[in-house]
Amino acid sequence: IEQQNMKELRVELTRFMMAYKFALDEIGTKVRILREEFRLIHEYNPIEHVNTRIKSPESILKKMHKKNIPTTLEGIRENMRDIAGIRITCSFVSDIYIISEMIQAQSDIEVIDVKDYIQNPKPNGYQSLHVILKIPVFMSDREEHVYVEMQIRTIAMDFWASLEHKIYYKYNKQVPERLTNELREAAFTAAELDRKMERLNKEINILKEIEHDDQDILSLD
Ligand code: 0O2
Repeated sequence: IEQQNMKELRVELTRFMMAYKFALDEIGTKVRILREEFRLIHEYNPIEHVNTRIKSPESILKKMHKKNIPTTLEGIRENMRDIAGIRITCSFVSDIYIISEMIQAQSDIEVIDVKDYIQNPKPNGYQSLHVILKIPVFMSDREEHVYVEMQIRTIAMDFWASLEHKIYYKYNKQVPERLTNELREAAFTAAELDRKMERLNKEINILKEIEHDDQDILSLD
């Protein structure tokens, strides 16, 4: 009986984790299609890079403990909405909202929650757009609707978040106030850089359009 129980548990766990992998495959395809379409039709690529990850069992257990999540698969399924995560790094802040709107508008996707840490940065300076989605996954005998956390940010925001993560852990979660202040300032500097790059991009696009129009006029002559 013990052996039978273990076998059933293994099948159940495999099914449980599999759904998250498939959900990431689905959202990954959606993002890839947008990226390709932008490149082919609009001759512009708003996405710099894309990363997906499945939360490690250690991280899941840690969070369950921290948030008092019931220790059943059902409890985890309903309460842990970031087991499957996709991070999209965009070129400019405006691209973040374009990509987010396009994904959110897809008819098979359910938008559960949006946290805009760009409009409202976290106290430490962290900026990103977080969207919790529910994505249908069709399997041999059932359909599952799986939570996926989509984080969208610029290269500058990603640079800050990656290094903040490292520094935070290096200091064993006891960062002196002077350093947290500097970290927040660094986040504002990153945001300023984003604004500057976006403005430069717009100005150069206008110049390109003017040049293009001039060429059209010349070719009409
Ligand atoms: P990992 O390793 O990425 O999985 P919760 O997720 O429930 O704890 P909340 O408020 O619902 O908290 O989630 P929130 O604020 O949307 O943030 C979730 C994820 O965003 C985190 O996941 C990080 O990936 C990222 N994040 C949020 N705040 C920060 C920050 O200050 N610095 C950095 N570098 N990343 C941040 P996890 O589970 O913490 O980690």
